[in-house]
Amino acid sequence: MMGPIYVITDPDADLCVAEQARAAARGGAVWVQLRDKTAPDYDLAALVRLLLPEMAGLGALLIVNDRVEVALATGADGLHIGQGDGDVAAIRQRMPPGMILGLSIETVAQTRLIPPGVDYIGAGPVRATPTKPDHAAPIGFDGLAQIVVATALPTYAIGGLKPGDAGAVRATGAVGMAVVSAVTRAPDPEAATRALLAEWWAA
Ligand code: TZP
Ligand code: MG
Repeated sequence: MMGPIYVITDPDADLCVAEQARAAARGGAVWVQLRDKTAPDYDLAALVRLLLPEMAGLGALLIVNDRVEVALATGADGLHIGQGDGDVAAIRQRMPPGMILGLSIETVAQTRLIPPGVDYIGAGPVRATPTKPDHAAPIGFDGLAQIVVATALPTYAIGGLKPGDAGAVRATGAVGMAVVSAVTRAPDPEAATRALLAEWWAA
């Protein structure tokens, strides 16, 4: 299930979310996350159902941000939750065994509280980013490295990451990087994804 580039959609970008997901998967992202804080569950579920077979055909996993009920009802490949999105262990218990669970981690201290059943973590924000106005204090690449050391789980870096950052992310031991604007706000999101992937493997 690994793949170093994890693309998260943005409903405020020019391209619609479905096209963002398609572009990311065509560009080689193995991870595509639908993140929309305001869409009703019903609409998000319809989008997941539309995209699941398409993503599978492109070899990508479709992860749902935040919405436990949507992920469960649609049989999405996975669910990503943050600190404050509920009792992680209880949510895991409701998920079928094969469904992927990702958890956001903002500090080293939070790594000590990760219950069994979490499959990967997203660590950040590495840098401050306007994409998530309520983000926690930026951890920098040093903070990222400390989190990687503190947990055995595969760690994806997130927050303010751009072309040119792959080497610094890889050097921390993170298995990949998650991006929103670097892909969704790029003139050509598919090409931007492909370029991030090439940069990662060259780093
Ligand atoms: N979680 C921490 S930072 C962030 C999320 C969802 C947003 C990252 O967006 P960008 O545009 O890649 O900085
Ligand atoms: Mg959340």
